[in-house]
Amino acid sequence: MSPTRRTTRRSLARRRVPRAAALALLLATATACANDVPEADWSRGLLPGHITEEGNVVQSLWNGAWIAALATGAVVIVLIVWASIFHRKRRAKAELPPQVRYNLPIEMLYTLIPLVMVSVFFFFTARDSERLTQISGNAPVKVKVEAYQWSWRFTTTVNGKTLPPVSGVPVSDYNQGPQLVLPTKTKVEFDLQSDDVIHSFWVPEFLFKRDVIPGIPEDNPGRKFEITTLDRTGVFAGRCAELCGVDHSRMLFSVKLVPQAEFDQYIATQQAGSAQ
Ligand SMILES: [Cu+2]
Repeated sequence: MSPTRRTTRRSLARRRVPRAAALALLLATATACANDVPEADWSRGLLPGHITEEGNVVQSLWNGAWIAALATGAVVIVLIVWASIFHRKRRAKAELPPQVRYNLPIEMLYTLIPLVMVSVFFFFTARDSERLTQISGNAPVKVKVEAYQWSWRFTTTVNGKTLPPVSGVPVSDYNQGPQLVLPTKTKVEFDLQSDDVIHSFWVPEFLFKRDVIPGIPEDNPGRKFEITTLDRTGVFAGRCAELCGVDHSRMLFSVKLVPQAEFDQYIATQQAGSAQ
């Protein structure tokens, strides 16, 4: 290689490094700017702070699963280290150490312990899934969610009175998407419906998502779920969590939690608007 070519290469590399660094910085800041990613909290095991009573159930299942998994991992690592330190092959001895094949107590132990562990996991998962999919049917606020390519239509019914629907178009900022207004400390029933493809209704702060599958008949519990909102106000991003076509990533919406008085006001303006 000629010296001139070498210097050209070096200067090219020198020029490329800052460019790559600038690009990395831009990517990092662009990701950080995405305003619909809730803050993950280490004290909650990286889950966002939840806004529903059901979120408590999910959070404790999550914590319990992590504690059990970490405890199992710790026991296994201690056993591996112990075996590799205290049970090394000794050079002087050529014969095999005592063999423990067909040792009934040990074989029973390593069959029963995993069985018990899986059963405990299964018990808590089944108990909590049961709790999360329960529907009382007496929620004062009911929301019909219609998912379509690529947005949402929310129709809220409060104590039997139906408000005009709120529907949206694909957007890149959830604040511009359709907004679902809900009162705090209230039971809300969701009924999910799709007429085209499978979508998934997801508000990260609910710590819950559910597929919206076309063809499920009305009144089928498979398309419903219920939450009780906590006393936490704010605007929370929601999205479709099932790849459903070209504008899937722009299928954004928001949920606004307001105190009951503000919610009553919202209902009044909505009804007045629809009466005109
Ligand atoms: Cu979708």
